[in-house]
Amino acid sequence: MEKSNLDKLLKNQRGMLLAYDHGFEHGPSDFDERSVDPEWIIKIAESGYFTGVIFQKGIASKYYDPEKNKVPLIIKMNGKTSFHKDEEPLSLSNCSVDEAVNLGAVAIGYTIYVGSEHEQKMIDEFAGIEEEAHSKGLAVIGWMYPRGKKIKSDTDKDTLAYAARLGLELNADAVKIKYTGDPESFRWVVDSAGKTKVFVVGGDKSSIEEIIKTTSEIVKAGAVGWAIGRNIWQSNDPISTAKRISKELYK
Ligand code: FBP
Repeated sequence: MEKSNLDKLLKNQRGMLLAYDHGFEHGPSDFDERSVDPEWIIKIAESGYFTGVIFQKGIASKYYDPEKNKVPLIIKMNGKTSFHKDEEPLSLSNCSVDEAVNLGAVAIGYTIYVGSEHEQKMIDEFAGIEEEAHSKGLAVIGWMYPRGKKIKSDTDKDTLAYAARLGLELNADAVKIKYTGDPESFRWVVDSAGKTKVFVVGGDKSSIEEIIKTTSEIVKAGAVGWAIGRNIWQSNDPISTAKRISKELYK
Protein backbone atom coordinates (compact mmCIF):
# COMPACT_ATOMS: atom_id res chain seq x y z
CA MET A 1 0.00 0.00 0.00
CA GLU A 2 1.27 3.45 -0.92
CA LYS A 3 2.27 5.69 1.94
CA SER A 4 0.43 8.96 2.21
CA ASN A 5 1.39 12.15 3.94
CA LEU A 6 -2.22 13.23 4.32
CA ASP A 7 -2.09 12.60 8.06
CA LYS A 8 0.36 15.51 8.28
CA LEU A 9 -2.48 17.75 7.11
CA LEU A 10 -5.00 16.45 9.62
CA LYS A 11 -5.47 16.88 13.34
CA ASN A 12 -7.89 14.39 14.91
CA GLN A 13 -9.01 13.47 11.39
CA ARG A 14 -10.06 17.06 10.65
CA GLY A 15 -8.26 19.74 8.73
CA MET A 16 -8.30 23.38 7.76
CA LEU A 17 -6.12 24.36 4.81
CA LEU A 18 -5.47 28.03 4.05
CA ALA A 19 -5.74 28.57 0.29
CA TYR A 20 -3.69 31.37 -1.27
CA ASP A 21 -3.30 30.67 -4.98
CA HIS A 22 -5.74 33.43 -5.92
CA GLY A 23 -3.03 35.76 -7.22
CA PHE A 24 -2.60 33.24 -10.01
CA GLU A 25 -6.25 32.25 -10.55
CA HIS A 26 -7.92 35.64 -10.12
CA GLY A 27 -5.11 38.19 -9.98
CA PRO A 28 -4.50 40.62 -7.11
CA SER A 29 -8.08 41.96 -7.33
CA ASP A 30 -9.01 39.51 -4.52
CA PHE A 31 -6.49 41.22 -2.20
CA ASP A 32 -6.27 44.41 -0.22
CA GLU A 33 -3.08 46.09 0.98
CA ARG A 34 -2.77 43.61 3.81
CA SER A 35 -3.62 40.34 2.05
CA VAL A 36 -1.48 41.13 -0.99
CA ASP A 37 1.52 40.38 1.25
CA PRO A 38 2.32 36.64 1.51
CA GLU A 39 4.13 37.33 4.83
CA TRP A 40 0.77 38.25 6.35
CA ILE A 41 -0.79 35.04 4.99
CA ILE A 42 2.01 32.99 6.57
CA LYS A 43 1.30 34.71 9.91
CA ILE A 44 -2.37 33.69 9.61
CA ALA A 45 -1.42 30.16 8.54
CA GLU A 46 0.91 29.87 11.55
CA SER A 47 -1.79 30.99 14.01
CA GLY A 48 -2.34 27.40 15.10
CA TYR A 49 -5.76 27.03 13.51
CA PHE A 50 -4.56 25.73 10.14
CA THR A 51 -3.30 22.27 9.32
CA GLY A 52 -1.80 23.34 5.99
CA VAL A 53 -1.18 26.25 3.65
CA ILE A 54 -1.55 26.20 -0.14
CA PHE A 55 0.84 28.17 -2.36
CA GLN A 56 1.98 28.11 -5.94
CA LYS A 57 5.73 27.52 -6.20
CA GLY A 58 6.77 31.18 -6.53
CA ILE A 59 5.19 32.24 -3.22
CA ALA A 60 6.54 29.11 -1.53
CA SER A 61 10.04 29.66 -2.85
CA LYS A 62 10.20 33.33 -1.84
CA TYR A 63 8.26 33.32 1.44
CA TYR A 64 7.96 29.84 2.97
CA ASP A 65 10.91 28.59 4.98
CA PRO A 66 10.57 24.85 5.70
CA GLU A 67 13.15 25.18 8.51
CA LYS A 68 11.24 27.92 10.25
CA ASN A 69 7.59 27.65 9.24
CA LYS A 70 5.63 25.01 11.10
CA VAL A 71 2.44 24.91 9.07
CA PRO A 72 2.69 22.12 6.45
CA LEU A 73 3.02 23.24 2.83
CA ILE A 74 0.88 22.12 -0.11
CA ILE A 75 2.17 23.12 -3.53
CA LYS A 76 -0.49 23.85 -6.10
CA MET A 77 0.97 22.35 -9.26
CA ASN A 78 -1.25 23.80 -11.97
CA GLY A 79 -3.19 26.98 -12.53
CA LYS A 80 -4.70 29.25 -15.15
CA THR A 81 -5.33 32.98 -15.22
CA SER A 82 -8.79 34.50 -15.25
CA PHE A 83 -8.16 36.07 -18.67
CA HIS A 84 -9.28 32.75 -20.10
CA LYS A 85 -12.84 32.69 -18.93
CA ASP A 86 -13.68 30.30 -21.76
CA GLU A 87 -16.36 27.73 -21.29
CA GLU A 88 -13.98 24.76 -21.48
CA PRO A 89 -11.16 25.42 -19.02
CA LEU A 90 -7.73 23.81 -19.13
CA SER A 91 -5.11 24.10 -16.41
CA LEU A 92 -1.66 22.54 -16.78
CA SER A 93 1.28 22.07 -14.45
CA ASN A 94 3.94 24.73 -13.90
CA CYS A 95 5.94 22.85 -11.26
CA SER A 96 7.69 19.48 -10.99
CA VAL A 97 7.23 17.06 -8.11
CA ASP A 98 10.96 17.36 -7.31
CA GLU A 99 10.59 21.12 -7.05
CA ALA A 100 7.63 20.70 -4.68
CA VAL A 101 9.74 18.35 -2.55
CA ASN A 102 12.65 20.82 -2.54
CA LEU A 103 10.32 23.62 -1.44
CA GLY A 104 9.38 21.52 1.60
CA ALA A 105 5.91 20.38 0.50
CA VAL A 106 4.17 17.47 2.23
CA ALA A 107 1.44 17.43 -0.42
CA ILE A 108 0.63 18.62 -3.90
CA GLY A 109 -2.64 19.98 -5.27
CA TYR A 110 -3.88 19.79 -8.84
CA THR A 111 -7.11 21.10 -10.41
CA ILE A 112 -9.09 18.90 -12.75
CA TYR A 113 -11.96 20.68 -14.50
CA VAL A 114 -14.28 17.70 -14.55
CA GLY A 115 -16.55 17.77 -17.59
CA SER A 116 -14.43 20.26 -19.56
CA GLU A 117 -13.64 19.20 -23.10
CA HIS A 118 -9.98 19.29 -22.01
CA GLU A 119 -10.63 17.03 -19.02
CA GLN A 120 -8.55 14.16 -20.42
CA LYS A 121 -5.39 16.31 -20.66
CA MET A 122 -5.68 17.16 -16.98
CA ILE A 123 -6.47 13.55 -16.03
CA ASP A 124 -3.39 12.36 -17.93
CA GLU A 125 -1.11 14.95 -16.37
CA PHE A 126 -2.58 14.35 -12.92
CA ALA A 127 -1.95 10.60 -13.28
CA GLY A 128 1.79 11.10 -13.84
CA ILE A 129 2.08 13.62 -11.01
CA GLU A 130 0.10 11.38 -8.65
CA GLU A 131 2.36 8.41 -9.30
CA GLU A 132 5.56 10.40 -8.80
CA ALA A 133 4.25 12.35 -5.79
CA HIS A 134 3.17 9.16 -4.02
CA SER A 135 6.47 7.47 -4.80
CA LYS A 136 8.23 10.44 -3.13
CA GLY A 137 6.00 10.32 -0.03
CA LEU A 138 3.77 13.31 -0.79
CA ALA A 139 0.02 13.38 -0.36
CA VAL A 140 -2.09 14.20 -3.40
CA ILE A 141 -5.11 16.49 -3.35
CA GLY A 142 -7.41 16.84 -6.35
CA TRP A 143 -9.25 20.13 -6.80
CA MET A 144 -12.25 18.47 -8.49
CA TYR A 145 -14.13 21.32 -10.14
CA PRO A 146 -17.01 20.54 -12.51
CA ARG A 147 -16.80 23.15 -15.32
CA GLY A 148 -17.69 23.58 -18.96
CA LYS A 149 -20.83 23.57 -21.05
CA LYS A 150 -21.65 19.94 -20.22
CA ILE A 151 -22.01 20.90 -16.56
CA LYS A 152 -25.48 22.20 -15.76
CA SER A 153 -24.75 23.04 -12.13
CA ASP A 154 -21.46 22.87 -10.24
CA THR A 155 -23.27 22.30 -6.95
CA ASP A 156 -25.46 19.46 -8.18
CA LYS A 157 -25.29 16.41 -5.93
CA ASP A 158 -24.71 13.82 -8.66
CA THR A 159 -22.21 15.99 -10.52
CA LEU A 160 -20.17 16.59 -7.36
CA ALA A 161 -20.45 12.92 -6.37
CA TYR A 162 -19.04 11.99 -9.80
CA ALA A 163 -16.20 14.50 -9.40
CA ALA A 164 -15.42 13.18 -5.90
CA ARG A 165 -15.52 9.59 -7.16
CA LEU A 166 -13.12 10.49 -9.96
CA GLY A 167 -10.72 11.66 -7.25
CA LEU A 168 -10.91 8.21 -5.63
CA GLU A 169 -10.51 6.45 -8.99
CA LEU A 170 -7.41 8.56 -9.69
CA ASN A 171 -5.93 7.72 -6.27
CA ALA A 172 -6.14 11.18 -4.74
CA ASP A 173 -5.73 11.12 -0.94
CA ALA A 174 -8.17 13.99 -0.69
CA VAL A 175 -10.41 16.04 -2.91
CA LYS A 176 -11.23 19.72 -2.59
CA ILE A 177 -14.76 20.23 -3.74
CA LYS A 178 -17.75 22.57 -3.59
CA TYR A 179 -20.54 22.03 -1.06
CA THR A 180 -23.93 20.98 -2.41
CA GLY A 181 -25.72 23.20 0.09
CA ASP A 182 -27.23 20.62 2.43
CA PRO A 183 -25.72 17.85 4.57
CA GLU A 184 -28.01 15.07 3.30
CA SER A 185 -26.98 15.45 -0.34
CA PHE A 186 -23.36 16.15 0.60
CA ARG A 187 -23.22 12.85 2.47
CA TRP A 188 -23.60 11.12 -0.92
CA VAL A 189 -20.66 13.13 -2.29
CA VAL A 190 -18.52 12.11 0.71
CA ASP A 191 -19.64 8.47 0.44
CA SER A 192 -18.78 8.50 -3.27
CA ALA A 193 -15.23 9.62 -2.43
CA GLY A 194 -14.79 6.46 -0.30
CA LYS A 195 -11.41 6.46 1.48
CA THR A 196 -10.45 9.68 -0.32
CA LYS A 197 -11.00 12.48 2.22
CA VAL A 198 -13.11 15.51 1.40
CA PHE A 199 -12.18 19.15 1.96
CA VAL A 200 -14.76 21.79 1.10
CA VAL A 201 -13.93 24.90 -0.94
CA GLY A 202 -14.58 28.17 0.89
CA GLY A 203 -15.80 30.21 -2.10
CA ASP A 204 -16.62 33.91 -2.23
CA LYS A 205 -16.69 35.83 1.01
CA SER A 206 -19.84 35.15 3.01
CA SER A 207 -20.87 35.88 6.60
CA ILE A 208 -19.13 34.16 9.49
CA GLU A 209 -22.52 32.82 10.63
CA GLU A 210 -22.96 31.14 7.25
CA ILE A 211 -19.45 29.63 7.40
CA ILE A 212 -20.02 28.30 10.94
CA LYS A 213 -23.34 26.76 9.90
CA THR A 214 -21.73 25.17 6.84
CA THR A 215 -18.86 23.90 8.99
CA SER A 216 -21.23 21.95 11.20
CA GLU A 217 -23.09 20.62 8.13
CA ILE A 218 -20.02 19.42 6.24
CA VAL A 219 -18.69 17.68 9.35
CA LYS A 220 -22.08 16.02 9.80
CA ALA A 221 -21.85 14.83 6.18
CA GLY A 222 -18.42 13.29 6.83
CA ALA A 223 -16.05 15.84 5.27
CA VAL A 224 -12.73 16.41 7.07
CA GLY A 225 -12.93 20.19 6.85
CA TRP A 226 -12.13 23.22 4.76
CA ALA A 227 -9.68 24.37 2.13
CA ILE A 228 -10.54 28.02 2.51
CA GLY A 229 -9.06 31.32 1.36
CA ARG A 230 -11.12 34.44 0.82
CA ASN A 231 -13.37 33.89 3.83
CA ILE A 232 -10.28 34.02 6.02
CA TRP A 233 -7.92 36.65 4.62
CA GLN A 234 -10.71 38.95 3.38
CA SER A 235 -12.24 39.06 6.85
CA ASN A 236 -11.51 42.01 9.16
CA ASP A 237 -9.88 39.74 11.69
CA PRO A 238 -8.62 36.59 9.94
CA ILE A 239 -7.19 34.94 13.04
CA SER A 240 -10.32 35.26 15.16
CA THR A 241 -12.40 34.11 12.17
CA ALA A 242 -10.16 31.05 11.87
CA LYS A 243 -10.49 30.45 15.61
CA ARG A 244 -14.29 30.45 15.43
CA ILE A 245 -14.35 28.08 12.45
CA SER A 246 -11.82 25.79 14.09
CA LYS A 247 -13.88 25.66 17.31
CA GLU A 248 -16.88 24.46 15.30
CA LEU A 249 -14.79 22.02 13.25
CA TYR A 250 -13.37 20.30 16.35
CA LYS A 251 -16.57 20.38 18.42
P1 FBP B 1 -11.60 30.16 -1.69
O1 FBP B 1 -11.83 29.59 -0.30
O2 FBP B 1 -11.20 31.60 -1.62
O3 FBP B 1 -12.79 29.89 -2.58
O4 FBP B 1 -10.34 29.37 -2.30
C1 FBP B 1 -10.50 28.12 -2.88
C2 FBP B 1 -10.03 28.09 -4.32
O5 FBP B 1 -10.17 26.79 -4.84
C3 FBP B 1 -8.61 28.54 -4.52
O6 FBP B 1 -7.70 27.50 -4.24
C4 FBP B 1 -8.62 28.99 -5.96
O7 FBP B 1 -7.73 30.00 -6.23
C5 FBP B 1 -9.99 29.52 -6.14
O8 FBP B 1 -10.81 28.96 -5.13
C6 FBP B 1 -10.52 29.19 -7.50
O9 FBP B 1 -11.81 29.72 -7.64
P2 FBP B 1 -12.59 29.69 -9.01
O10 FBP B 1 -12.05 28.57 -9.87
O11 FBP B 1 -14.00 29.48 -8.59
O12 FBP B 1 -12.38 31.02 -9.65
